[in-house]
Amino acid sequence: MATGARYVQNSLKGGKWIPSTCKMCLHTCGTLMHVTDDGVVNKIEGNPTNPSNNGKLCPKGNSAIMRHYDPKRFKQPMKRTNPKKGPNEDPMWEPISWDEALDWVADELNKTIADDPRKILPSLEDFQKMNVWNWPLAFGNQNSFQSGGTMCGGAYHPVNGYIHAAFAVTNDANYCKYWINDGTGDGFSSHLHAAAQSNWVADARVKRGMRCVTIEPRLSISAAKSEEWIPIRPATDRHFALGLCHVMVKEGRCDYEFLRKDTNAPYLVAPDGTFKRNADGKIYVWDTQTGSPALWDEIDHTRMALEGTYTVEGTECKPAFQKFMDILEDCTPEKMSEVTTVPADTIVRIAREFSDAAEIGATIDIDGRTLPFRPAGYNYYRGAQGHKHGFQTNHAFKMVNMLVGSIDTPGGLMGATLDDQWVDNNRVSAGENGMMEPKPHQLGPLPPFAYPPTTFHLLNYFPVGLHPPHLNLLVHENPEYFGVDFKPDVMFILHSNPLWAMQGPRDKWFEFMESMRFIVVSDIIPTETTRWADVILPSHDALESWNMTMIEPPHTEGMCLRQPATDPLYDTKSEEDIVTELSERMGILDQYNEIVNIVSGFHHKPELALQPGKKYSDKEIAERKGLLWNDQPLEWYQERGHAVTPRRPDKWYRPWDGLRLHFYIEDMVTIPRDLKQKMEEADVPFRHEWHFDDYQPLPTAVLDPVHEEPPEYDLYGMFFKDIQINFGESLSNPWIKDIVYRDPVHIALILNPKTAEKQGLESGDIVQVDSPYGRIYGRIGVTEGMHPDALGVSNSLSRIKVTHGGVPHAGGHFNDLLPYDLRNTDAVTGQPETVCKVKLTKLDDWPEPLKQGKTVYELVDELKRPGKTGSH
Ligand SMILES: Nc1nc2c(c(=O)[nH]1)N[C@H]1C(S)=C(S)[C@@H](COP(=O)(O)OP(=O)(O)OC[C@H]3O[C@@H](n4cnc5c(=O)[nH]c(N)nc54)[C@H](O)[C@@H]3O)O[C@H]1N2
Ligand SMILES: Nc1nc2c(c(=O)[nH]1)N[C@H]1C(S)=C(S)[C@@H](COP(=O)(O)OP(=O)(O)OC[C@H]3O[C@@H](n4cnc5c(=O)[nH]c(N)nc54)[C@H](O)[C@@H]3O)O[C@H]1N2
Ligand code: SF4
Ligand SMILES: [Mo]
Repeated sequence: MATGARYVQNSLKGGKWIPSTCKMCLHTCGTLMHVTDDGVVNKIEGNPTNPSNNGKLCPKGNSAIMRHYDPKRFKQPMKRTNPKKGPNEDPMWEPISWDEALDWVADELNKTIADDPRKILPSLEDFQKMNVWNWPLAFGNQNSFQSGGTMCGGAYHPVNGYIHAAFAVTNDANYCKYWINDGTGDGFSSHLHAAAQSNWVADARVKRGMRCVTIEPRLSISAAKSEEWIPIRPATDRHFALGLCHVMVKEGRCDYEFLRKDTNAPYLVAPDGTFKRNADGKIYVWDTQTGSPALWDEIDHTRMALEGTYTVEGTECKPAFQKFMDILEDCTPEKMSEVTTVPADTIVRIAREFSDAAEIGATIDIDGRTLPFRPAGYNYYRGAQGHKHGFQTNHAFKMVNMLVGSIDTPGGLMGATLDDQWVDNNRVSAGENGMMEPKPHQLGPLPPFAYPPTTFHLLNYFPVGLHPPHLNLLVHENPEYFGVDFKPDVMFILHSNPLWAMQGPRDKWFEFMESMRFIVVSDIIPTETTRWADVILPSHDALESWNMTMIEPPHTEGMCLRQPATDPLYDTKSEEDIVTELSERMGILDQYNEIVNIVSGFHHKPELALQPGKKYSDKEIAERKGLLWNDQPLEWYQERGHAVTPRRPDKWYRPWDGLRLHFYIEDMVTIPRDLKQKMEEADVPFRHEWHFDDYQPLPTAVLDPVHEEPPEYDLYGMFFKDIQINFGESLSNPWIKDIVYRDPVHIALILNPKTAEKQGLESGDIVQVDSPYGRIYGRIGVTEGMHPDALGVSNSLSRIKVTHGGVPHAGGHFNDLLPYDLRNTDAVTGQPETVCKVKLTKLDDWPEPLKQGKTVYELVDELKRPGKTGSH
């Protein structure tokens, strides 16, 4: 690659630019790394040839240098010599050789596997390396105990699988003119390829005047930059969406053609909630022309009734659309306003603006296809969906889009795939009765029903879900009650920090960690979790390793290469080498190679499949993934860095054309029925506590239990990240710290001034924050940019004391405040509640333990100054 004129060196030193891919968050923006002639990486910029991020990076992208050269990095395998484990125990690491470390770990894992493979709790969370993520399947283990699944997308991914047969979603910035962001920084500060997407969104606004509306309890970056910010009470977004649906249905602002032709909205539903079928299993609709029932494929869609009540073969049936109308009857803007605090006239206005902007009836010609043109999309993610009734909540957001026909259509809400693997890979397939086949299991198949459970987190009872990691703690506290007849004793953790990421009080997680016989952690730097390890298997970082993927790309497709900027700085290994070496020693190499083949799609080109008995490096696997995508060898990628192109319109727009989408999700009626029966047959003791009502074929206005906590908990505690931080781990990076700790938003517990006044608090006051489940401390910062009912806690305030010297502690971890019970878990998907009710108590000084050691608040005195308020 020639030295480019468009990217700027920051030193006079000569060198070369190496194209590669970022991994400072889970996404994959194209980079150019400048390496001096003496082999030092001294600049990272965006790769302008990559049409995804168009030469742009977010602040985390540039700061990968500081992680590469972090003096605290793990430099060789190490074993613990302090047998005592605890948050304040120094492991007293002693270096050991790779052979010694790998032999030891393989031995310990095999010991437990011989006894009972379920006793291993693995946590592998590298989204860029699904081949490594799935390693535990090689020894038949589905006991994954970490967070990636449920804290962020527990309900989101399965519902995307139902509606789009895809992993994620975003609005189509190519054509969208009215972009709603509900509880996400997508296009501004987080979610999909933040650096790329903010580029696409900014472009759409500058070039086409796209309007943005952000629904958030907090004046986030997205809210601050939008044309309109609608502050909302936390955990009420479903009610807002149902309010919009009410208005659109009442005012006839719907794409009836789309609903009749492209969804199952006209299918007749029997009183038991299932579709009305004939003896051959074919579903009925109502023919408005003849006034009689017809089979769905017998008549033209224009004749299908959407509304009314009809008798078919003696049963009274309603079209699915009518069933939704019945639910919406109660979701008036006034009622939804009471729940959400959003004024009723705002709900009405947004419904009208959104449906007007959708240009129902308009079409556009793209690539020889005439497509519906719906330039309005209701986009949402973690903040909006991460709640108890997650399945219904996600479904409600889809409904806003479905009503105006803006699903997978130019300008609307689009399905984004996890990793496309090969160019013509088609994510869609036909299901029964003309409907698209639902694909809720986007991360692979789930363990079947079993009692006693075969998984420690009870995944056996979430047939539509992702593993619910917080339930590990619940089961750990009462294994007999849950019928668990094994006791996990080994943790294998790679690229994951469960002691930071999981909800529930830290001291209980510590107890859980203490109950383990053996803990292996593979990371690059010390974290909350590495402190508990018996052995550290240090891995290469992203500037010294190989990979090939593009994760959840909005608007583009193709593969991005990661290649080394420098040789490994220390005696570390790639994650692939670590699990391959372990597999060989454990006698499961062939099984692992086959897992890689399945997960990477290598069977699609059998000549690429990993062969039994052979070991493959990160570089060899990367090369195969490149060949799988477009037949180009590694050298081709090394020169260009990527094979990224704008997403092919036939894959981006209505890839399911000709099939019907799931407006009504019948599985939500049949699956719980089946589960209940199995639970009864097996006499599962906790079945009476199981929330079968969470399963609903259409979203309802049921309240999440967080709203029913005792009244003294008078505020909603909520967390957030930002463009410059990821979960917390980036705070060990000096460049990131430098910008984060200057910003009052990231060092204070944020309150609205009216709320502060009511509570007798002002900026700088030290408070104790209690939820019904846990406690943290902090200093108050006051800003208008916060909903009066909420307390905002940045992820930067959630580090607990870690061995990485650069990270100050901040008064406790937000996740301590969150519940980890069945009441606050979506029984459909395992999605846990991610906000909580809290109460504040003013303190005169920090409590004793916090006085020792530096807190975040002492680093920056800003908040103590009179009149200083937090703002963006
Ligand atoms: N309070 C709060 N809790 C949250 C969230 C939040 O925003 N706030 N977010 C939730 C969400 S959405 C998620 S997805 C989870 C995330 O939870 P985790 O997946 O645990 O996320 P990270 O903290 O990024 O942990 C990744 C670990 O990988 C290490 N690492 C980084 N690069 C490499 C590498 O190249 N090789 C190896 N081997 N290791 C590496 C990092 O040092 C870090 O310890 O947390 C969830 N929990
Ligand atoms: N910069 C950056 N980008 C990332 C990541 C990262 O760590 N850093 N991580 C990646 C991962 S794993 C994920 S899961 C995605 C998540 O990306 P996002 O969905 O954007 O996730 P968050 O920033 O956690 O939450 C979005 C917003 O929800 C708000 N919020 C909290 N509770 C509520 C609520 O009840 N209702 C509403 N409406 N809003 C609420 C918060 O204030 C926050 O601004 O981002 C990905 N991209
Ligand atoms: S958005 Fe993620 S992948 Fe892109 S530059 Fe930022 S940290 Fe890197
Ligand atoms: Mo996430």
